[in-house]
Amino acid sequence: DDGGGSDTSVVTDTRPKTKRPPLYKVLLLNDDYTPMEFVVAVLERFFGMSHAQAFEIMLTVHKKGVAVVGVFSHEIAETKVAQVMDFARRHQHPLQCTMEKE
Ligand code: NFA
Repeated sequence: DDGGGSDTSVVTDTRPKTKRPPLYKVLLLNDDYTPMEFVVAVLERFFGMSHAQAFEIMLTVHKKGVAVVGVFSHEIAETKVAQVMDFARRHQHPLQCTMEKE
C-alpha cells in the first residue's frame, strides 16, 4: 500500500465513510374481499394518514394492485407489517401487507 509513503504499490487511503442503515418500503396489496373502508381505517390507524390521504392511497392499491404506504427503519417497518396483518386477521379480512428494502 501507500498511506503517504513515497515508495511502492497501491494507494489504499480511505475517507471516513458514514453508512446509514437501510430503509424499508411498507407495501399494501390489493385483494377482492377486504372492504375499502377497512383499508382506509388501517391507513388512518397505523400510518397516521388523514381520511382524504388514506382514501387516495386505498384507491391506488385498488386500481394498481399495490402501493407504498410508508418508508421506515427495519424495526418500525416490521412492526407496521405485524400490526396491519394482525388487525386484518382479527377482522377476518385477507388484506396483505409486506416490506421490502428500498
Ligand atoms: N379491492 C377491494 C374491494 O374492491 C378494496 C381493497 C383496496 C382491498 C385496497 C385491499 C387493498 N373491496
